Amino acid sequence: MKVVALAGGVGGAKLLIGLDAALGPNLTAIVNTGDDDNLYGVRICPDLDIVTYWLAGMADERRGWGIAGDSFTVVDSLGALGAPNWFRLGDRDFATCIHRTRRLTEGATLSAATDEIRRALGVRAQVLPMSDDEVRTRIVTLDGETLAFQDYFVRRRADVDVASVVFAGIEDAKPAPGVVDAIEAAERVIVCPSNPVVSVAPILALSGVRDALAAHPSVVAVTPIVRGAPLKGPADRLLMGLEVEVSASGVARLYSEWCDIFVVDGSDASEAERAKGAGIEAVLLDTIMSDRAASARLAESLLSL
Ligand code: FO1
Repeated sequence: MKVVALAGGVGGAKLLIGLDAALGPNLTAIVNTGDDDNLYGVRICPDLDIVTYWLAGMADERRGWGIAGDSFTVVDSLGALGAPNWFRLGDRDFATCIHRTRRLTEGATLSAATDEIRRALGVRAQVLPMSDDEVRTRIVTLDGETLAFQDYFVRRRADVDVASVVFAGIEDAKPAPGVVDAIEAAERVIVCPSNPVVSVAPILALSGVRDALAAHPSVVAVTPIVRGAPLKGPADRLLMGLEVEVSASGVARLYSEWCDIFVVDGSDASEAERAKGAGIEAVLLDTIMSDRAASARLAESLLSL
């Protein structure tokens, strides 16, 4: 079965490893790049790297991001020089970013550089950045500040009141080559339990993507909200900022125009009923991916829906 999965960071990566175990090269991950930035003189692509490291079996799975066993000599040394070093880019992770930056400087597209990196790391699944063009997620606070995404998420620990979220550059950005074609050719599209506001929404905002999902007969989305709270990250505060109810059925309603089946966690049965009440087909599955076996079980269930 050819499957496309839309993914952001850790929640996406956990489901992708289960899907990869079942599908290998028949899996294509389309990954958010709105979190990307230029820091320490290199291009950082946190979601692409998180996804690639998890699929390569080299991620620090406890922390979620970065490479297991990595050291932090470069960022610590930058700190000793008095430079800002709040973004904890590990040394081996730095090498990925230096290599990517060199390839981009040489004229390679982000898609090409991403493909080279995933092949070098032995990843079987296709990994596509959502776009080769720069899209930058910015958080506008109630105080009127505009923060770059990593500034908001890492330096400020997402501890700000969010007024709105902007995807700078989205109007001129095109989906990366192969993104829309992969969606159209897939037998099933799976939207990972990634942050709806800052991981899934930027992908949907690219021209042609939402229409391709709406036209697709089998789009399955997994809830990122279980019993009224996100499993990880600031999705609750971001949803509240957009006046979307922080619940599985709230996300189901947000996705209703293009989602065929919405997966609610088994512990949240009343939310499935609420989604059904709003005319959305909802099913209950165990969505908590506490280890690789749980990721594989959820992936198998999603593939057999
Ligand atoms: N997240 C943090 O909370 N603190 C960090 O210092 C940090 C460093 C980092 C380095 C490389 C990388 O690829 C990701 C990193 N992340 C860090 C995670 C990341 O910024 C976020 O999880 C994503 O942007 C949201 O998906």
